[in-house]
This record gives sequence, C-alpha cells and structure tokens, in this order.
Amino acid sequence: AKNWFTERQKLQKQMESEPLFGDYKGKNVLIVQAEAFQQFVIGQSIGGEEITPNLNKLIGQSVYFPNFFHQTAQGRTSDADLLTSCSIHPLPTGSVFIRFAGNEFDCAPSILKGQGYDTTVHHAYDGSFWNRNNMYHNMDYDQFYNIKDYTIDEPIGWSLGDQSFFRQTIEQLKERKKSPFYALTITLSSHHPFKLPYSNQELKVGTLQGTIMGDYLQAAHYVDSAVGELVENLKDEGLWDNTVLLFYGDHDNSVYDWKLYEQLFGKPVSDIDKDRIVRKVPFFIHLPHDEHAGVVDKAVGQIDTTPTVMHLLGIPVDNRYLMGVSMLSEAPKPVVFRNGGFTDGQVYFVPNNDGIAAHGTCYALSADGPTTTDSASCAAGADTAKKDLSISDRVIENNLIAKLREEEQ
Ligand code: GP9
Repeated sequence: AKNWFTERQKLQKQMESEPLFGDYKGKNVLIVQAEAFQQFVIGQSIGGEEITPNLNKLIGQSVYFPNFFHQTAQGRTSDADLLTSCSIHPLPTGSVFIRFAGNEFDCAPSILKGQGYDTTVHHAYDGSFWNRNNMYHNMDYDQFYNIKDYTIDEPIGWSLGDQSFFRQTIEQLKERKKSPFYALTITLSSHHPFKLPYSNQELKVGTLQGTIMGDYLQAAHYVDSAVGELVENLKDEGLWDNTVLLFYGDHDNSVYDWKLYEQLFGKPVSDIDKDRIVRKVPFFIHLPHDEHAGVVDKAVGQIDTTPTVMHLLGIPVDNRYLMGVSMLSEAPKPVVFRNGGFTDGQVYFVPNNDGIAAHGTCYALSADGPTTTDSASCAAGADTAKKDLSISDRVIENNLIAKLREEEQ
C-alpha cells in the first residue's frame, strides 16, 4: 500500500503546477450532497417544462462535469460521504461509517481545519443514522448540526424539507461568525420513495403521474427549487462571491424499471446507457464571479472531490493518504466502480462479476456513441480497478493509514 500511495502522491502533485491551483485560497467552501440526485434529470424536460431550471442555469455559471460518477455500494449516502470527504473507496459490503468509524482517515474537514477553516456538517435527521455522530467526531468536524438543531417548519418525507433545511443552515453558519468555513450539507427530501406533499408537486408529469418515476421527477424539481433559493440566499447574505459552491448527487435512485426511463426520454435505453444512467450523478463547482464556467467532459468520480477542493484552495496533498486526483488536473486516472467496472473516458467496462478482472463487456466510447469492443481494450483498466479496490479494502480493514503514519515517524 505504501508504494501505491507514493505513486498516487506523485500523480496528485501535478496539480501544484497546473492552472487554478490556489486561486481560491481562503474562500469559503459550501458543499451540497443531494439525496439520490441523478444526472439524467439535468437538462431534461417533461410536459414542456424543465425538471431542474435552477441547476440548468447554474451550468452556464459553473464548472460542470457531465461525466461524474458515483462510486458507492451498500453504504449508500454514507459511502458517498466517505468517497467525497475522505477520498477512499467504500467496502463491498456494509458501511465504513458503521464498521470502521474509529479508523484513521485523511478527510477534508481535518485537512481544512489544519488550514484555519471552521468545519461543519449539516443534516436534518437523527445523528446516529449511519453512525454519523461517531464518524463525524472522528473526521474532526467542529460541529455536526443534526435534527435536534433544526425546527421542523416544513415537514417533508423523513424530516425537514430541503428549502427550510438550506435556510436554517445558512442561519447556523451566520451565527457561527467564523470564516473561512467549510460546510457539508446533506439533503433528504428526494429520498426513496420520493412522495412529496401534494402542494409541493409542481411539475406536470403526464403519463408518469402515479409512477415512482413521476414522484422522483417531482422530488428532483423540488430539490432544484431549494437550490435556486439557496443561491439567492447566498447572494443576499453577501456570501456568493466569496464561497466555492459544490453540488453533487450521492447515489442512484433505485428505480430500475427501464420502461419508465424510455417513457421519459421517448426512446429505447441501451444496456450501456442503463449502466451509465445508474452511475451518473451531476457535479457542479460554482466559483466566485462565475469564473471558469464551462463543461468539462473528463470522466471523474466522487473519490476525486477532496483533491479538487485542495487544488482550488492551494493545499498540496503531500504525504496524505487520498486515493483521488483533482478533477481539474490533467493527471490521468480511471474512475473505478465498486463492482470492478471502470471508465477512463475512452472505454467503459461492465464486469460479469465472475471474479476474473477482465471478464465483462468492454465498450469503446466515441462521439458517435459507445460500441462494444475487444475485451483486451479494457484488460489493463480492469486490472487497475481490481488493484485500487483491493488497496482501499486493505487500508480500511487494517487501519493502515494509522500504521503507515507511525512508520513515517
Ligand atoms: C439519512 C440519509 C439517507 O440520514 O442520509 O441515507 P440513504 O438511505 O440514502 O443511504
């Protein structure tokens, strides 16, 4: 594992001499991790209306990654949190938050705290869910705002509606009077089975009315409106131009009835598109004054989130144990999925899962669309995926970061 990380640290170092390194040093960082928020709703309309008008507008003002993939497994939202905050893979079974909350990890809150940031995490649900109380303590957050810290003045789904959640979160940040801040906000209103109160269902979903997809689109539309309000609120509070805002989806929506997708898109969905639809979640970085807005097609994943934040803030990875690479760097690295699949933007590999790394379907990606190709084209990438996942598992199961650090002394 030591050698693997030494090589990875060399790759991560490349960002230090690349554009944008340190350009946002000292800016606030506000992250929105959106529940089950998938990429296919972005830019999509139904009944002549955009599902996500506010996020669609934000694309034009942000660095937007349409080829961003979630890399979660059974730990769902907690896996997304681990991947994005601590830049390591989840385990194939269970949740690292529950099974290994006492381990040493190099996570964004402790890294940023070391740079003078006030670090908080906000989620309007029971603090013990996914063992967050313990894990967040270990991750070194200054404070975890949970259900006890929110007034349930907009009851939706499991707890509080995202509109009120964002409003109250901004109040909490204001009350802290600390800057710069690093705040992770975890939304909940678009949780399965996506049933919003009738009064919050604003879209006309036509023939999808009464289906789980219809309910999902309503929920995505509501979350989008909450994000739109959040942006306005940040502007009103004078925070918009000194805050880096990140928005991403945590995992898929567990809707696998492909007829519903075909109804929405008005066309058949191919096998590779099924895999990509399930794995793609949107990723936005809004930089102060709408700087560097544009679409970046590079294939990137949740594991790359913390290195990307460090790139913008000018914090070198040095000898920290992060597995990702900045999305803004030219350094090449495939996106590895927990099932052993991967994509590097050139090929996309869907494994058979018979235990042999290169067994599966290899697709060549081109502007004309994906085509199946010789499995040899995916063999090296499948080996890399297998290696990365096994390194990650060994690090977690043996608390290796603590041991490697001891050896360094
Ligand atoms: C609950 C929320 C949902 O606190 O994070 O988690 P999920 O069920 O999506 O993993």
